[in-house]
Amino acid sequence: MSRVITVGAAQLGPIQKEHTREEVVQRLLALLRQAHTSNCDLVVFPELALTTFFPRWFLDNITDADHWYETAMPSPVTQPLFDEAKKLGIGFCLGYAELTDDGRRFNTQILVEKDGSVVAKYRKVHIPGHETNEPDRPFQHAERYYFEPSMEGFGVWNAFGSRMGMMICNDRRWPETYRVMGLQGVEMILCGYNTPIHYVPDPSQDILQGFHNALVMQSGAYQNGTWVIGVAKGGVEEGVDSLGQSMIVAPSGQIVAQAFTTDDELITARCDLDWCRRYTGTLFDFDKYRRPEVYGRITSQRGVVID
Ligand code: CDV
Repeated sequence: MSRVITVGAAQLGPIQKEHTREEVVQRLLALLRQAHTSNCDLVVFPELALTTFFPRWFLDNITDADHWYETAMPSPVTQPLFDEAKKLGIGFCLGYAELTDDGRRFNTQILVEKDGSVVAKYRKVHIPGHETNEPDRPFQHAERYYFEPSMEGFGVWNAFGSRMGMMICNDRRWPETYRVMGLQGVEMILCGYNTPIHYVPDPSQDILQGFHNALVMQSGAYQNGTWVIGVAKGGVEEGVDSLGQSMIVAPSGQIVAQAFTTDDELITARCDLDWCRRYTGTLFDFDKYRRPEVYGRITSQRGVVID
């Protein structure tokens, strides 16, 4: 029996501050319906897909930012997405800011099965940026103020007849992210991102944003024999230009579909899960070739130590 999942990477163009959640959900619904027309089993939306990328502003009183967070999922505003997905028999993955009942704040992504049930929740592990106001910047990237890092790590779930994993934006730059999921037999990793083109700490990287985006997802896919679905919120949002270039990467490391615009755009691919075994059963046969006994530093130390 063939194990093929048709996946839609539903890139979003910018969401401006004045755009309401209702308006955004309409855009998500349009992409969901388009994905259904393209016979997709699963559609993947970006990181923080319901709002503008609010960590670009620093608010001294964090509770003034509460309206950017979701306190329930689904909520009355997002319920139509769940209803439509269930009606069409299509799953989806959605990133949003989560505010828990006990006041904790996470950068979160959920995986929803074709029957509308939430099968997995992932909270971002690698939180980039800064925790205090840096007024000299042209824009803030205060994710470390607005979100706490997850301690739950990288799970892999049985869903869509596959072994599914999730990561969010900056997570995709870290090889450990993929390997922890690779060691759980992951076959497809879903990743939303918001990547400003201008990297304030080192602008020499600006021109390389697209290259680095592809570099990390292609190598992560290849080295772990997994599909990787990377989905951007791109374009000029509140004056900040962000990378598009959403892509679907095969276990070979090849890009099989890529977005051409920085707007709302659906790209699709038929993803054969058995392609994973060609890599995990040969060159990257972990059980046969890995040497964990000499990798101790990977988990025992954080930064560089010179003996
Ligand atoms: N949303 C992100 O995690 N963005 C980071 C930027 C700040 C470098 C990224 O890794 O793309």
